[in-house]
Amino acid sequence: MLCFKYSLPSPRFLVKPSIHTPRKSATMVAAEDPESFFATAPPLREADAVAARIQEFIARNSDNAGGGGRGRPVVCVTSGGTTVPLEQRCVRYIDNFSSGHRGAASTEYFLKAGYAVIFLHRRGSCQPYCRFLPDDSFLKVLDVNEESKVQVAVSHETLVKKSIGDYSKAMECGSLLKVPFTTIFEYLQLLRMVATSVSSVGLRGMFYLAAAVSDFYVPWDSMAKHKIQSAGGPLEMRLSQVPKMLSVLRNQWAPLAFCISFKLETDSDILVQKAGTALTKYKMNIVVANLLATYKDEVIIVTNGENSTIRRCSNDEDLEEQIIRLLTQKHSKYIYGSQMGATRV
Ligand code: 9Z3
Repeated sequence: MLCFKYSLPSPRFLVKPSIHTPRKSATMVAAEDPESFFATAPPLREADAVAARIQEFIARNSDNAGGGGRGRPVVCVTSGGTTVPLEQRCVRYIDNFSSGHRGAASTEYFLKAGYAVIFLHRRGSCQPYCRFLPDDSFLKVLDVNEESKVQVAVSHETLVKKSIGDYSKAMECGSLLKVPFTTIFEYLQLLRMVATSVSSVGLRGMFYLAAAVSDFYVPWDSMAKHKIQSAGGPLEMRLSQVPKMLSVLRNQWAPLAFCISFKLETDSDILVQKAGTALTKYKMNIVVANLLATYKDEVIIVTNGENSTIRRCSNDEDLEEQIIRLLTQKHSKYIYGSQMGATRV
């Protein structure tokens, strides 16, 4: 899903993505090819250091890398929306709807279930164990006492104690690794890095792809270098399609992984059918289908067998608790089934 977000108060240009199928130029075709996407993307900052952290985390937590690990199942949770810059020195960008709440809550339940979690998240989005803190937490949660010392406000003491306790436990166990992204270029390079690291040690890890990933983008080599000027009047832009990386994830980067993708729609008439198409087209193990209007209250679990709906019973409950319970069961079955020579879940 796309929404347009500008850093300027009242943009006077018009970004007009084509709603008909335009005839594709050779450049557009190249932009939709995974290899040229990566070849032209701006390189990740500190790529070697990030790769080393991911590999060390996997080796420490799994037991496939030399036998010294802790034997935890590994899951990569993606969370938050990717941005599409419109300028290389970015002033304006297109954003995707996602607060990161689903990914953050799911991470907590995966950790509780004994998983090691690589939390690939949008910078500034919702973080595990911080979901219940107010947006202006610094002002609401802290107080200055009579001796001019800063302390936690009595009203938030229980909440803060629990959040810090749970977070510290996860960090002490070394079972949570946070990897941030902002743009579609960073996200896809990091996803490839995680996926190839997971498969290089022969792991049947899980990919839980809750991030809202851009469908359209401006290729880096055809992007304006400097801020687009408004003096020329309205602006028309043609966006290229982001290559379908779910296929690449499944077929090349992590063929042994247990892959769960999400399908978000606004029209209930097409949701299940679109999720079913994603399931077969990209060979996902499960697609979690949700509607924008109700995604906090219910999801449909679409599989090769029967579909099932998960609903939350009250506002005090996290829907993610039920989702993760079901997925971890299916993942165990998948690992066991693979050892026995079957792959169906
Ligand atoms: C989802 O559908 C997530 O459930 C939400 C979670 C983004 C709705 P929040 O972060 O929201 O808790 O605020 N994620 C996937 C969205 C998406 O872009 N899916 C693509 C599609 O639908 C496939 S990768 O085509």
